[in-house]
Amino acid sequence: MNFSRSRALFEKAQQLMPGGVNSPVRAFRSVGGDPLFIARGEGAKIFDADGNQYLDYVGSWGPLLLGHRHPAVIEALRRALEIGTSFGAPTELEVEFTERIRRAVPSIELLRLVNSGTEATMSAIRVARGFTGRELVVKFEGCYHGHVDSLLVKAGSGVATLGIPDSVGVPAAFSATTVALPFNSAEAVEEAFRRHGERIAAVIVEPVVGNMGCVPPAPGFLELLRRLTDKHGTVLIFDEVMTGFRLALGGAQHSFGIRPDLTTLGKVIGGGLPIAAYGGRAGIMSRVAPLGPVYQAGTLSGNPLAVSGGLAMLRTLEEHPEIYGQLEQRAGRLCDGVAAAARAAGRALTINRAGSMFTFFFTPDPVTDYETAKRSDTAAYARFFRGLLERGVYLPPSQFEAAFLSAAHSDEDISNTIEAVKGTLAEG
Ligand code: HOZ
Repeated sequence: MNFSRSRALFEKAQQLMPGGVNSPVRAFRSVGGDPLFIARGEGAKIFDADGNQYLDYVGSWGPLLLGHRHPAVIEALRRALEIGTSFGAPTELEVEFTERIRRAVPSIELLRLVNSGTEATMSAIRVARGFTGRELVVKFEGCYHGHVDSLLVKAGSGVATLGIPDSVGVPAAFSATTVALPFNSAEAVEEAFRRHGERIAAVIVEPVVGNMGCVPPAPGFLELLRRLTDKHGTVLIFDEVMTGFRLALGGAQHSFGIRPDLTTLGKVIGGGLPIAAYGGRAGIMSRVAPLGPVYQAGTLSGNPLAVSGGLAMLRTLEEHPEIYGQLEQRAGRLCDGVAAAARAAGRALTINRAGSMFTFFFTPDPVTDYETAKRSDTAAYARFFRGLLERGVYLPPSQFEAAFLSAAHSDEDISNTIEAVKGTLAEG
């Protein structure tokens, strides 16, 4: 494969942006080699600047549930461009969009649109603190809630990929308001509530973690969080930036039957455009300005272009609920095929999957939390990643990021991917 154009662009980009990228995991640091510069996408495929094509299992890190350039999204964006790109004022589009989100996720009674998952989680935490008058926040090791100062403690995603313990630049006083606990540990959560109970403003959790690779909750874990937060008057925040509208129209909270107090959404609700949201119980959300004293604002919030893309996405999902069954079936076939290939090649692989998000962990042991995820052989993952790339399959360039399937991936794409995996594993 020829990567000369990507290489030349990377040379130049490194003079312009830290590490040559605008978000760290893209730099391919943990898998070696230079990052690909992407020229375009179509359906399940992306094409790099050298014209190489790949089956895309990153999907812009989750948003592209319908694949690249879905006709409904593209058409909506065309229409939106005709009316204007930003007003900094309310629009009818926002009303339909927020109404659809609320219908799909009934725990959300009032919501606010923002521009990124980071903004959504940062704002949700602020509201939870404003509502409870408390400061402590419980998060889980290996979960990533954007680059919010106080949530960068033992964070997943790029922080895990690069092995950065806790980000420099975050004042110690901010980190001191965070209690980081092992994901899936009932004992740790019970102990934290025994010790700090009445001081904990919020528990924030990815109900299915995507940012240390895919790690589903142990049976009863989310229920325990709901029970303890109810008992102590703590706000339970589900960070569904990855799982919202991906695991089901109603997100992980629908799949697991738990009603959080607040939810953060992003990724899929924008269909590839920069938009996110936070919302939940009206009693909590009515603390947000201008109704209440918790301040949060944004000129581009509810931007008509982003809302149009998101609306087209949500309408399509509502009109085609069969997409979820199809994703489940194809993701299951892919993961089963890869598991069989690994067994045949005598390779230790643990595959975690929730619906259309999954991770191939290079470890023989179950991966249930950050500690067990970190036991994976990241060098083996890097070889796997590069072998697949050379065979036209694009996985996340990190052991600690989930891979995503889109509705545009066909049965044939799945078969081709399994063949590519067999070839790669045969190489060692
Ligand atoms: N933190 C994102 C995935 N969990 C990666 C974002 C990006 O590099 O674009």
